[in-house]
Amino acid sequence: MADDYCEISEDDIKAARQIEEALENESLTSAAGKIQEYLKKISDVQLNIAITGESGSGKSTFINVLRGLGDEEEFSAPTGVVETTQKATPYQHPKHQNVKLWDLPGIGTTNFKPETYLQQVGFDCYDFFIIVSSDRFRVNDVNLAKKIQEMKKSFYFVRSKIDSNIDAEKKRKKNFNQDETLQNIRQNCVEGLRDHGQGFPQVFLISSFELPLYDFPNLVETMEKELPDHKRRVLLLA
Ligand SMILES: Nc1nc2c(ncn2[C@@H]2O[C@H](COP(=O)(O)OP(=O)(O)O)[C@@H](O)[C@H]2O)c(=O)[nH]1
Ligand SMILES: [Mg+2]
Repeated sequence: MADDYCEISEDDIKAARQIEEALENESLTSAAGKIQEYLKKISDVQLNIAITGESGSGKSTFINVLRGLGDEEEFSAPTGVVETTQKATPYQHPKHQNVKLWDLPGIGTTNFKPETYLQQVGFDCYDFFIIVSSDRFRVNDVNLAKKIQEMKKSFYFVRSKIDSNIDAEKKRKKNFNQDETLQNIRQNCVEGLRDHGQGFPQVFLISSFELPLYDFPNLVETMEKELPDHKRRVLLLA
């Protein structure tokens, strides 16, 4: 899937030609202007990121921590032990004006059955996806991943609530080894995706309650780094 990002779009080629021509026939200032124009076009693209996954997996909490908000703060996404998200709701990305994080209802509740979920939440309108799962890799996760791949879009896989797994293992095992536990969880996710033909998407293990631990810092860094690629891709598909 990462290979998709290596594609050079027609827009890229056109922009590169214009820059080349400007360098050959015009001034350096003109070429610099063309480069700026192209970068602006990318930064102006609207990117809609859907946070999806099973009900209760921690999607809304995850959006709040990405935005640097607590669950009970004003403008935060409602969270809770029962399904609190009944309608796809957009939240502004904390840094990027043109990026929206969409909090989706959970797949697999009485109101959002797997058979009708994709249509109910308008799944094909989003540009990029984050599938959140708090448990072992499940059939709903596979189906979401498959659908995203069919649409030739990409996703990150977030395995949430790692704090609960670590606590449980600590209580249960005499020879508790944190690295080994994390490795097992990661392997379950990676193999689950690979066995269902989803290649090697990026898997992040996170706890929204213990942000500095595990992969949350890496996830934020990766997202920051890859946002322009995701936007380029939207330009390409437009
Ligand atoms: N232990 C733990 N609980 C979490 C974490 N993230 C969310 N939760 C809890 O899981 C429940 C469901 O969270 P919510 O964000 O509403 O899930 P959603 O239905 O996927 O939007 C809430 O009680 C949260 O407090 C986490 O990282 N660790
Ligand atoms: Mg929710």
